[in-house]
Amino acid sequence: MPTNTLTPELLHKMDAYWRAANYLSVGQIYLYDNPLLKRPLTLADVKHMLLGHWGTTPGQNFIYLHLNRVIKKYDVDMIYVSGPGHGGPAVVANTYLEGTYSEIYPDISQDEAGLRKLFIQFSFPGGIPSHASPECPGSIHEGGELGYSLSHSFGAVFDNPDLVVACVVGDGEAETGPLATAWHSNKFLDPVTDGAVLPILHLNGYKISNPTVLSRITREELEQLLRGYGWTPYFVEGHEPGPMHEAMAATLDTVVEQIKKIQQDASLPDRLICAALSAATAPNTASASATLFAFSRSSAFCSRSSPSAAPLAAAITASPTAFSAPGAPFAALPAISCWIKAVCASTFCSRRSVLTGAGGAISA
Ligand SMILES: Cc1ncc(C[n+]2csc(CCOP(=O)(O)OP(=O)(O)O)c2C)c(N)n1
Ligand SMILES: [Mg+2]
Repeated sequence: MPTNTLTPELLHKMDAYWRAANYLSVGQIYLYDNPLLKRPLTLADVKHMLLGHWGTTPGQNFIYLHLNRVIKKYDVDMIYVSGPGHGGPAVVANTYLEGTYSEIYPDISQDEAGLRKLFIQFSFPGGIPSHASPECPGSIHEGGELGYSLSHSFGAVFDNPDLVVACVVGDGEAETGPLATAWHSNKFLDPVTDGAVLPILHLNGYKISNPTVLSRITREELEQLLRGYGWTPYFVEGHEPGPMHEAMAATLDTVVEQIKKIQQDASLPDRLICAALSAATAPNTASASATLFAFSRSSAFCSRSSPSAAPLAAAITASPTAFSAPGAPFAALPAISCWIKAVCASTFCSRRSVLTGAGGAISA
């Protein structure tokens, strides 16, 4: 569906940036010399032994480019994790275009000599690997063994509430046991104390030369599969760069706004209610603080299970210190205390049967 998220000027600039990243990627894979193609290409300009493949690269450059746009638009703290096989050229190309690569490796300068070195070093003896690797600025993920991108992404956002990790998952990578299991990591995420993970399934149809399962099942089956894991899937599909830029930009706006909304819904008054609930059920101060800690992780769900708690939230927000004195407020509020215990019990249940509560809260 056509949208107007991008002005024609921005679309033109983004497409040019994407093509520049693609050129830098294809140069890394194939070129030994003649990096700017100033003279006609000869066999001697091409690497004798190639490792890596082009297929994953334009898609990853496309995603990286569009994530940069939403980072700027929404001022998001975001990192990119590259899961698919041999995706190294994409992350190296983009960090080189941004200038970070040359900052860290001054000999890979932003001129023709530096470009030649950039191209030669890729997947070359003494150079850098063909997968996303620790040498690449900003990388937290070693991509050589497929399957761990999503787990690493969740590890990065736990107890890191301001971070969003955009995790590109290969459709081949998605067939590994570790990745297939990692979709469930959303059950362990708390929108108050943790950041967010935005998985982007790179459905390019193949794992090197073989078709992938997720690209061969019907769209409806894929959608239901992901919904079953607790995610809300969006599809961006097509071949033409112009409409694809528009579709991706509009979809990423929707997704980033949705993540922000989920995190905002898990708001401070809700947390205070949960803190109070924990204190109410704790027999003494020491165990109260222990319980408080446990409950801070379930606060988002707690707020959803206690819609009638607004007056209590207001009272706590108005006078939070009154509620920190051991036992005091609850002696004065026996009725509320009973009600609180009931909610706490259901919160404990929901944490144990994590398949329903927390997942729904995170991905609704
Ligand atoms: C555990 C594991 N098995 C096999 C490989 C070999 N391998 C490297 S890339 C690749 C295909 C990856 O396909 P996909 O994730 O779809 O990435 P893309 O299509 O974007 O290249 C395979 C099987 C590997 N690196 N790790
Ligand atoms: Mg693939």
